[in-house]
Amino acid sequence: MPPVSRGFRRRESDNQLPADRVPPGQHLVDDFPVLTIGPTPQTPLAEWSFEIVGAIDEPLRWGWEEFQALPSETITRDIHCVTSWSKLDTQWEGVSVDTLLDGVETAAEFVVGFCDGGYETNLPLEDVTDRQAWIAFAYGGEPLESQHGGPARLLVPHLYFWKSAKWIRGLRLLDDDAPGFWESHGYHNRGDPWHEERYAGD
Ligand SMILES: Nc1nc2c(c(=O)[nH]1)N[C@H]1C(S)=C(S)[C@@H](COP(=O)(O)O)O[C@H]1N2
Ligand SMILES: [Mo]
Repeated sequence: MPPVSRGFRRRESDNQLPADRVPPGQHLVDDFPVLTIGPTPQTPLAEWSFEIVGAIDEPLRWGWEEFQALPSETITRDIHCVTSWSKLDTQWEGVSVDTLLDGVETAAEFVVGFCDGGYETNLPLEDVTDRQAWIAFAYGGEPLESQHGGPARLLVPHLYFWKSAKWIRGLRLLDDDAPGFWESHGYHNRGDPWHEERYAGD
């Protein structure tokens, strides 16, 4: 008898989570949960802007129309929330942070994403460059719903989803790290789901 029959193997893999896609301690969902601290801001597009400020000689600012005119791309990625849900193949459209920082000279090694409503999250610059982070304004081919961060949110899919700040309005470039909201409330400073960096000290 062969050690593993074909039928058995196929049935088993059908029932298994795709282990290379689902980080430890996570489970898959089909819906798209909403996780928000506080009320959902409603900023009119005419008042919306995206700014890059801090350790930069000339701060940058785009209004909504200007931002829409930047080169954008479709991004298909798995996302992982620290509350343990993961969602595969989410599809977004947005502008990469590389595009926004193109030509920017800075000595900064960290960024803080800041948002309408006051939420902040901090990241090493090297986690938002090299095609790892986007300012996303569409999800599933539709304008991003306000409950999911519309008109635009940060998308950093390789880190836990609290780093993907909703209603983002800009990035502050910093020489020294400065913890954001969850990072100063016991959550891990970096949040790599593949290393289960959930809480400070993990
Ligand atoms: N501005 C803002 N961004 C935020 C949050 C928030 O409360 N406010 N929650 C974070 C957390 S903990 C998660 S898991 C995701 C949830 O995004 P979703 O509601 O689109 O699923 O947004 C992140 N970004
Ligand atoms: Mo979260």
